[in-house]
This record gives sequence, structure tokens and C-alpha cells, in this order.
Amino acid sequence: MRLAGLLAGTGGPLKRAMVDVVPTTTARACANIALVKYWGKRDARLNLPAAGSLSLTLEALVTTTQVAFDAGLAADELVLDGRAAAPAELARVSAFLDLVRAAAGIATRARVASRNQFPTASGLASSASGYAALAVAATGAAGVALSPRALSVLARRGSGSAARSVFGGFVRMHAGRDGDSDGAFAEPIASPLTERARIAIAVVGGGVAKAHGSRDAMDHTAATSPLYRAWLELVPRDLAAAEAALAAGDLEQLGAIAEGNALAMHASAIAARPAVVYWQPATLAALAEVRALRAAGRAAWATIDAGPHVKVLTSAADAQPVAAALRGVAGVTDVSISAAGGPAAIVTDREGSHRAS
Ligand code: 2P0
Repeated sequence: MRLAGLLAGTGGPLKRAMVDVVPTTTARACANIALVKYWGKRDARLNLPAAGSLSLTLEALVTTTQVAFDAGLAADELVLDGRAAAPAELARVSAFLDLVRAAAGIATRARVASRNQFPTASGLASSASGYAALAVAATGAAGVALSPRALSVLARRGSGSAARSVFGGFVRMHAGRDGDSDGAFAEPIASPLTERARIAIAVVGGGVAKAHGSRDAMDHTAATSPLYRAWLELVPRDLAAAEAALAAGDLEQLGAIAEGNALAMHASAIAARPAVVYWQPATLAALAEVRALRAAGRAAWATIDAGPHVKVLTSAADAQPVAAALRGVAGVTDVSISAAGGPAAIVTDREGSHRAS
């Protein structure tokens, strides 16, 4: 760090030597599963959501991201899972880093390397953990100290769901108001269910690559679906009921809201013109298995994101039998179980100190 500072601005061999000593900050963040979904924006530039949302951070799905601001770079660099990122991914990360540079008062470009430690093809390789880890690592590397709330606001600018991954356990995202970037942040919700809840992730395989990116699909739903207004009216009711369920430790009520909310989100997307349909036959088969599990007395409620995979809210006690039943569904290729994960955190700071594992 000191050496890099001393060498900054020098050229030739000294500058090349500096590459090895540029301080690097490493952060980690977990993905999350929304139980009350985010589907639609009020403001694309600020990436303000049209409504609030509520999620559970998942310990099994971790992204680790390294950031180094390096005066020797002419442009930002991005490596994802060991490969140079596509131009569109780099442009999005670069625009995000511009926010961090503005906060730090620097113009230095950065080298970013990010790796997902996810179960095989979990279908949850979302931007949530990626932009939460990037927000923590980039602000750490730039020496910008932000409160958790401000970090959540920053992460939201990268991806709406990332605002929630700043926090561990159950998390509530606030919609904020028009033009008010700082009003749309997430915060953790303490609940007796945090220890008990599990998510079984059933990967539906054999399908084509995701047909609709969620960013475009939510805009298209908002613009064309006759059910979108009903969706927006539903979300505040589901949020209030989900928060009451969390406060009461009522997994059954939380599960019923989560399943209904996911189906309503998909109903609004299916009604868009042309339709946005993420489901495959095995998605419906898994939904039927979840209903059968409930009828047999198991804790099991389904939720589905912008893809064919089915994630099942269950309890620690029922997680194994629920996962076993999902493994028996034709077309389900992989099932893993996750407990609640912790908040996004620095792993190694720019002084080289180890902070978390
Ligand atoms: C969610 N999803 O609440 C919902 C449910 C997908 C279905 O948040 O445009 O990648 O980056 O703010 O966060 C996916 O949308 O969207 C998402 P952007 P994001 O988890």
C-alpha cells in the first residue's frame, strides 16, 4: 500500500513493479431468494424498484470478489470465474465503479476478479451476490467508508436484488419514492425463523438457456401486462403479511405468502404481450410435488425466480425429506439445501489484514 502510493505516477520498470503491490480488497456476499419478489422499476437510471421486496440470504451461494484500483490501468478489467468478462458485463461493472470513484474522488481504473462458489448450476447465479460483494470490495479498496444502509443503496445501483444481499438472514427492501435514491435500501429483519428456515434448490435441467433476462422481462411486463397493476397492489399486502409472519415465527404463513407471491409475479409475466414464460414441464411437476409434500404434512412452499428452477422454503427438520422428494421429480437434475447466510463482508482489506472467512 505504502509502496504503491510512493510509486504511483512513476513510469517504466517502477510502474510495472507496482502492479504486484497494488493493494487489493477482497469481499464476499451470499445470494438471496426473494419471498416477496421485486418485479419492475420506477426509475431505470437510479435503478429504483417499483415496490418493496423481502428475501432470505443463502449461505450456500457465495460470491467472492477482489478489487484493486491501479494507477497503471487505462481501463477497468473484469474477470468472472476465471474468464475475461463480455463487453456488456464489463460496461455495467465499469458504470458501477464510476459511482465508487465519484464517492472516493478518484479517477483510477480498477482490476476486478469475481468468483461464484455455487452448487452446480444452481440457477441462482444472480447478480445479487455479485454486486453486493463488488460494492463492499470496491468501496473498501477505494477507502470509502459507508454505513450498511449506504452500501445497500450503492449495491442497488448495480442490481436491485443486490441491495438485499448486503445483509444476512431475512431482509426487507424498501421501495423508496420517486427520485429519492437514498430511500430505496434494504435492512435485516430479526426473526425466530432465521435459524429454522431452509431453502431446497431444485434445478430444472434440460432446458434452453434463459430466454428472457430479468431486467428486460420486468420492464416488458410493466409495459404490457394487464395484470401488472394488480401485482403492484398485491406486493405491499404480501410484505406486511410476510413481516407479521416473521415476527410471529410462523413458517406456514410465510410459506403461503411466498408461494402465492411467486405465482402472482409469474402470472403477471405470463400475461405480458408477448408472454414471458419461464416455466418448463419439470417446473410444474416440482410445484405439484411441493403441494403433495404439504398434503403429507411437510413444511414446503415453492418460489420461482426468472428461470425454470424451483426453490422450496422448508424447515431444518423437513429439509432432507423435501430434498429427497424433489430429487425424484422427472426433469429435476440437482437439489441442494441452504440455510440462512450472513451479511456481505470484507475478507481481506487493503492493508492485507484478514477480517472474515
Ligand atoms: C427478486 N428477481 O426479487 C426478483 C424475482 C428475479 C425474480 O431481482 O435489473 O437482477 O439488476 O435490478 O435484481 C432479478 O432482478 O434486476 C430479481 P436489476 P435483478 O429476486
